[in-house]
Amino acid sequence: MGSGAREARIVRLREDAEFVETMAREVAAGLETSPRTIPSKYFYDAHGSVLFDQITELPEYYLARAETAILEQVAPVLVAEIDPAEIVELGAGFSRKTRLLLDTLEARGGPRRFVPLDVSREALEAAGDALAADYPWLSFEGFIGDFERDLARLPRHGRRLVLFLGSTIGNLHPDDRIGFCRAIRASMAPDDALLVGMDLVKDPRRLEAAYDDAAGVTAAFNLNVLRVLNRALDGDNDLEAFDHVARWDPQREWMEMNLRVNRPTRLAFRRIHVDVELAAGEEIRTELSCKFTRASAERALTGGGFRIARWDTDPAGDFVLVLARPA
Ligand code: SAH
Ligand code: AVI
Repeated sequence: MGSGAREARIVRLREDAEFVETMAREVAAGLETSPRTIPSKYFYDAHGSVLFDQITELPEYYLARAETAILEQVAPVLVAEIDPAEIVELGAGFSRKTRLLLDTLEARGGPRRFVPLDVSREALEAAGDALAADYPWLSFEGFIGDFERDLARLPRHGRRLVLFLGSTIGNLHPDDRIGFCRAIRASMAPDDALLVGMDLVKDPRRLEAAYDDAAGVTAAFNLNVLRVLNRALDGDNDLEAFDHVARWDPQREWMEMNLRVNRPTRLAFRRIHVDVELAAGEEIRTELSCKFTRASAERALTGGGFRIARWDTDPAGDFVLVLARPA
């Protein structure tokens, strides 16, 4: 073990200009589709990352508590089984739950790397500072990038545990899920492991409450995407013209969040020459949160080239942590 906190190193995989160009392209294309969409990765500026963190504490949002409870149980077994030289975390955010794995790793000694990848520079910086202070033995190398595009750019330093927590896998469209699992598999060696958190299908009333909490934090999180786009794409669209709507789709087994226009509104972003008229009641879809069953989880993982090595749920059966190994 070293002594004293190490500097957290943060590497930018894409220049800011390229990030904004990608955003411009994706937002312009999404606003032309039916339904109109905005990619959910644009929620997470500094404010959006903090709002998400607040969501994880809400009484209605059982997901984070359930996943933490599972990790508390299984972290020691997982770490003993995998003995990773590095932990790579996709969409790491503030890496709070990761601490449960780091605590277990600490007891085993030896040099270890933590490699979080996130679109949010602010979240990575906050995580870097906090982890450097609390885990001075850990070598922290954060990457600002897009897990859908940048997996192959992460340097490898030995046996890897890839974390994809929080049910962020549910934010991918089901059509993209197997391809994404394949891309993760392609970034891994045969003795690496993937630990993925998935929210399970349950009573729609609990799901809808989790995505439309009484305190209105999820509504603020949803609306924040317009603030992000206004700033980056040169718009002055009025957030007051939009309402937060969260809905369960029983056929597709997903929760979706939308922004519904509450009066005839013009949505304009000068930087991308977008200027659309929206009628009252029109919706823009901002997020899918797919919920899983054992069958749909298995389809995604086996289709992506994995086998399920462990399936651990919380006592209520709300959430699962799946340990997947290359098949
Ligand atoms: N893993 C954490 C945070 C989940 S919130 C937890 O379980 O609590 C989702 C995180 O993924 C956010 O930090 C967001 O910035 C990041 N994210 C979303 N889409 C992304 C993408 N395409 N590439 C990289 N990070 C992404
Ligand atoms: C990050 N992701 C898994 C969260 C979810 O539950 O889909 C984001 C979120 N959206 C609304 N509340 C939380």
